[in-house]
Amino acid sequence: MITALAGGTGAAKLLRGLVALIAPADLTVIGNTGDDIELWGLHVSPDLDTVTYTLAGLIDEAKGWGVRDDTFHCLQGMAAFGEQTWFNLGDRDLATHLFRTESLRRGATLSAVTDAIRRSLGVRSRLLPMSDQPVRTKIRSTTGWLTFQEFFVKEKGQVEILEVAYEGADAALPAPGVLDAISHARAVLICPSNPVTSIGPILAVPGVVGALKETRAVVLALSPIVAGAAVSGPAGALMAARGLPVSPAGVARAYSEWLDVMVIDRRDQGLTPELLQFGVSPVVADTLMTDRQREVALARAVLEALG
Ligand code: FO1
Repeated sequence: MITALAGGTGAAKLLRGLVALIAPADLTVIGNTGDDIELWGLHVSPDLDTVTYTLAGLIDEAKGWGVRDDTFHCLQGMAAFGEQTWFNLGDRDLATHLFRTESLRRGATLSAVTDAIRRSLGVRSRLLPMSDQPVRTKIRSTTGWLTFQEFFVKEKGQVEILEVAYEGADAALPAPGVLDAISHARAVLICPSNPVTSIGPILAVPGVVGALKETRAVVLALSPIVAGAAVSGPAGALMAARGLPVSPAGVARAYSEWLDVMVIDRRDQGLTPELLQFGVSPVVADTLMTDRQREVALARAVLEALG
């Protein structure tokens, strides 16, 4: 069993490459829910949906989120009523949020709903939310606290980051199966996701870091930072706000208590001595997944690094 801690787009691409090489049922994904948003009464779980849609072959490749070829008639209708529509919910995507919200209302856990959704969409890998309790990433800027989506989508990440918090983490429990998936894995992958707002919330759930420290599995991370910048999204600014160097070494430092191996891009191979000082074994590969072949090639490099 391989267990992967995953955020959104970058993680989903690596996982798509991985399930081309291993039996999909041998993969368990622990997904970030810190990005979740409540919109018009609907519970939206962007990172869980991006992983599910990608593994189901439904993802909108150009955007990296939402359903391919979706329409936005409902959103246009909401705009006509004067509603804010900076967070674009597509018509097909809405079915996922309606089903999730109604299931939760009927008393189902987020884990149960997430499992029902991935099975309905034909995804054979297991997808576990990090917690069934709400944990929400909040960003404090000069104008006050923002939800992650207000920061990332509404403000386009263009605001000063004074603080990052994982609201609710202390009261959250790992979702059923999360700790076992880490403890009993042959390998644990930390996907190339934002260390602060995608992997960070998962690590903030009590018990997860302990399980990563205790597991006999090899723990391997892929750096989301290449040549000093995030491949996509606001990871660089968020790492800097956390006082972490915006480099694979900064990522290694954030994970150093439990990380064994880190895959870095060829452009960063000069950093291998720094990784070694954190007790992390560096593996150099082409980590930019610009097409499907490169996703599989990177996944193959990961499997080879795992032995
Ligand atoms: N990202 C955007 O930049 N603009 C959007 O309007 C947007 C809508 C959206 C709807 C559903 C969904 O699952 C994801 C969506 N995202 C959008 C992406 C989302 O902000 C990110 O995928 C994660 O929160 C960060 O990984």
